[in-house]
Amino acid sequence: MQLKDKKVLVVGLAKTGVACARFLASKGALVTVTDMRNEAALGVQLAELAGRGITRELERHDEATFLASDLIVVSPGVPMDLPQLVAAQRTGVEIISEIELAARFIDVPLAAITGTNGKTTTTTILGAIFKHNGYNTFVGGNIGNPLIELAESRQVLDQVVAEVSSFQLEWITTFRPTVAALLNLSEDHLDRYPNYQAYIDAKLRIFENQTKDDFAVVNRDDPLVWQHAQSLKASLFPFSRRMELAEGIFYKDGVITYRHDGHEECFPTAAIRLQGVHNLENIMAATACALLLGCRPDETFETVLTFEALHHRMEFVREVNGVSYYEDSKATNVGSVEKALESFTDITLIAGGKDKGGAYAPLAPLIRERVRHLVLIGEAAGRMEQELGMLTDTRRADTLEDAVRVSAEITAAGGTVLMSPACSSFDMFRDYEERAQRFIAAVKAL
Ligand code: UMA
Ligand code: ADP
Repeated sequence: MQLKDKKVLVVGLAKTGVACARFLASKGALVTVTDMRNEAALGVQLAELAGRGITRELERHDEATFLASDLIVVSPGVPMDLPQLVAAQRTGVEIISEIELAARFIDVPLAAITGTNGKTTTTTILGAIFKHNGYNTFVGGNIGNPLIELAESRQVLDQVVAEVSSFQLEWITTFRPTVAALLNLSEDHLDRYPNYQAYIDAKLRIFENQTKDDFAVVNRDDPLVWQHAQSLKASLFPFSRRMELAEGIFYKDGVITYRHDGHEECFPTAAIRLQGVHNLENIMAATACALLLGCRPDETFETVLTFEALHHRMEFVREVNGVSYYEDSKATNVGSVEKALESFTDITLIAGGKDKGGAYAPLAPLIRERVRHLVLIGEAAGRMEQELGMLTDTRRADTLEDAVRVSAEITAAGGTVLMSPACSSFDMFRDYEERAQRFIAAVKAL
């Protein structure tokens, strides 16, 4: 890709924008960055770009700049329907996402993981497997470090693992993973998409440029995933914890079996440290990607056996007066909360936060069956109370600390207090990590 002397506009100046601008400038492009935030708010980012001859347009998105560009690179946090992007697209300016730009500079196999939940866990397991197999591996994407950093670093690599979000897939054109995994689909990000199908369609684009020489690792047990998988061009490699498969990877009676091209590998699961049936799915998806990309079975399974849960995903905090406290701050949608509720009984559930527009009603059966008390916080509290409040004892709390105090008062010994919000954190916290730390501190203070 020729970038020298091209006028390139980078939209959004957070992690992605900074990494893209740096990379593009290093390739000789004439880079402009634009962000709605002001200079004071962008101090750190601007400092990282200092001295590289990069033009800035802050506190505005100037349509004329968009129209005059040869190429526009869009950050994931910038919506597709931004009027200036729509205008530029209409006049034929090339618009791409950061993962599209990065992929054009990747010349080793690319494994890309998407799905509503389990992306970070699966991506991390797969990265660990590759490293344990001796491959030089880059792990990046939605997990936190933009994929373009790999192009910038000029590392010599054998494998790349990318966690990919629906936002990042919006502006791809040639992005083509050798192996792409779709873990599951449930409602999320309905504050960004006009409807659920638009979110699903964005996710499915991970398979768009694959051919039959590539693999699509798909969840056989998720009806929506399986339905959409039928029209893919890639070779399907399903995973299942419910049914035996002639080609694919499945769980049965304490054993994971991998079957490919008449070859079979079996792994007993009893000694795996990672708990929860959903993690069995993540493990199977990661194992499938690894073996399809040439990893050795023994090293692969050794990694899986010793892999520990990531922070803020159904993490045990402490026990107080016979009550266990679990922190699941990363559960920002209904699908992930379902998995947490399936893992406990006699629950006091702390939920709520920034409303993303999806329905909470799918939680009803599990709330009725397992949640003795529901303590609601944040902007979404009202709507959650309307949809779920009639099913169990329901209260409101003004702060997370209050929610923890109330939960401690009302939960009897033997019960579990679980913070699994079903919402993002941005109404009350900087991010899900801050929400997690505040919960942990409140529990420690009991
Ligand atoms: N902005 C504008 N105009 C707009 C909208 C936003 O200028 O109309 C600006 C904002 O002021 C901000 C920047 O654009 O400065 C937004 O950048 P960003 O949100 O893309 O932030 P990054 O730091 O680049 O982070 C992004 C991903 N963020 C989102 O998808 C919202 C990160 O995923 C990802 O880790 C990172 O790139 C590296 O690839 C975060 C995320 O929340 C963790 N992802 C969602 C999720 O997991 O549910 C999809
Ligand atoms: P993502 O990167 O897709 O947000 P994470 O691995 O960070 O996924 O997990 C986010 C939340 O989803 C956590 O609450 C976790 O317990 C839950 N989770 C993890 N894997 C799955 C899965 N396969 N299905 C449903 N929920 C899951």
